[in-house]
Amino acid sequence: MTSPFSNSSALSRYGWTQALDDAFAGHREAGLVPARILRVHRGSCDAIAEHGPVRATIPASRSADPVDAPCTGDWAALRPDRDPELVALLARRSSVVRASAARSSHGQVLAANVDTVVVAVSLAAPLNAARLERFLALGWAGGARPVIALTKADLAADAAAVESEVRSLAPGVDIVVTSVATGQGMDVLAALLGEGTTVLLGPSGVGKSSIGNALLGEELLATGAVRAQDGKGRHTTVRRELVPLRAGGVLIDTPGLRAVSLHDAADGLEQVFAEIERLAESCRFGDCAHDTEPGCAVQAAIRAGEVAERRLDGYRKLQREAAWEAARTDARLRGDRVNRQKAITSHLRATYKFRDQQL
Ligand SMILES: Nc1nc2c(ncn2[C@@H]2O[C@H](COP(=O)(O)OP(=O)(O)O)[C@@H](O)[C@H]2O)c(=O)[nH]1
Ligand SMILES: [Mg+2]
Ligand SMILES: [Zn+2]
Repeated sequence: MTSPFSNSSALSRYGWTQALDDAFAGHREAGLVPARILRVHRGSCDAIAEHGPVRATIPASRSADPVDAPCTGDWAALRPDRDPELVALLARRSSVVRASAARSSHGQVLAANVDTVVVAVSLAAPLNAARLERFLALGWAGGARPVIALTKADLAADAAAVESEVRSLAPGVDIVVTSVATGQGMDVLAALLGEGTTVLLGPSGVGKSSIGNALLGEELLATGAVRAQDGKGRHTTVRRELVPLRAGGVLIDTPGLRAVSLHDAADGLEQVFAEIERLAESCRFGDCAHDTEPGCAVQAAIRAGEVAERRLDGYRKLQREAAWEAARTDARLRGDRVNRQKAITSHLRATYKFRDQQL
C-alpha cells in the first residue's frame, strides 16, 4: 500500500517519515491530516500541511499544562475544515524544555522533535561557563544531541584558548569554530547536523540566526545588530522559525535566552503579559521598545484602547526585574561552582591523606 505521505510528499522536507506516517494511521482514519507546527500564537498556530501552510485554531482546553501545549516542531493532527483545528499532537520523540520558576513543576517547551541542539557561544565575548553548562544540560535532558558552535571567530582574540576551555567543560561534545564573516567552519557544522531537526540555542546576539542563514544559503531568518554599549543583541529574533534546509534536515531558530535559570523570570513575563508579547510580534522592528518607534503594534493597541497603558508600564518594570534576576542567578551559579570545586578538593585531600597513611 503506498501512503499519500510517502517521501515524495511536501511534508518529507519538514521531517515527515514512514514511522510518523504509521503513527498517524488512526488519525487519518478519523479524517484528520498531519502538519508540522512552525510557530505558535495565542489560540492558534502556523503549520505546514501536505498542501502548504495553514493557520489552525488551538482549542482553549489544550493549553492548561504548558508542557502539553503545542510548540514549534510538534507534529499535529488537524481537522481540515475551512477553519482548520488542531485536534491532537503525535507523541514527541524529544523536546527542549526550559524550566519555569523553581517551585513550579511546569516547564516551557521551546522546540519539539529535535535531533540536534546547536549551542551557540560567541568568541567575541568572555566565556560564561555556567551558562554554557546549562544550555548543554537543556539539550541533553530533552533527548537531543548537543553540538557547540563557537561563533564570530573573526572577532576572537584567541579562539584556540577558548576552544580548549570549552572542550574541558563539554567532554565528548562536538565543537565547531565558526564565522559567518569568513565562512569558517560552516561546512563542518552542516555535515554534523545531517538530516534531522536542529534547533539553535543560546543568548541573544551570539549569531544564531546568522548561522541559520549561512546554513540555509539565504537570508530567511531575521538577524540583528549588537548594541554598542554592552555587546549584547536585543530581541534580534522575534519569532521561532522552522525552515527546511536545502541539503536535507530542518532548522529551528529560537529567540535568545538570556540565561536558562531556575528562577526564570522571563517565563513569568511571557505568561503574565501574554497579550503584550503577542502584540510585540507584529511591531515593525524586531527590537521595538514600544516607545516612539514607527509601526509599534503595542502603542497602536494602547491608542485603540485595547491595552491599558499601565500594562505596558508593568511589563517594562518586570522586564527590568527579569534582567536583574538573570544577572543575579548567573552570579549565584558561579558561586555554586566555586563551592562544588572546594568540596571536591577537600574530598580529594582526605582521600590522599588516607592513602598516605596506608602506605
Ligand atoms: N563579525 C561577525 N559578526 C557576526 C557573526 N555572526 C553574527 N554576527 C553579527 O552579530 C549580530 C547578531 O547576530 P544574530 O545572528 O542576529 O544573533 P542571534 O540573536 O543569536 O540570532 C548581527 O549583527 C550579526 O551580523 C560573525 O561570524 N562575525
Ligand atoms: Mg536570532
Ligand atoms: Zn513595539
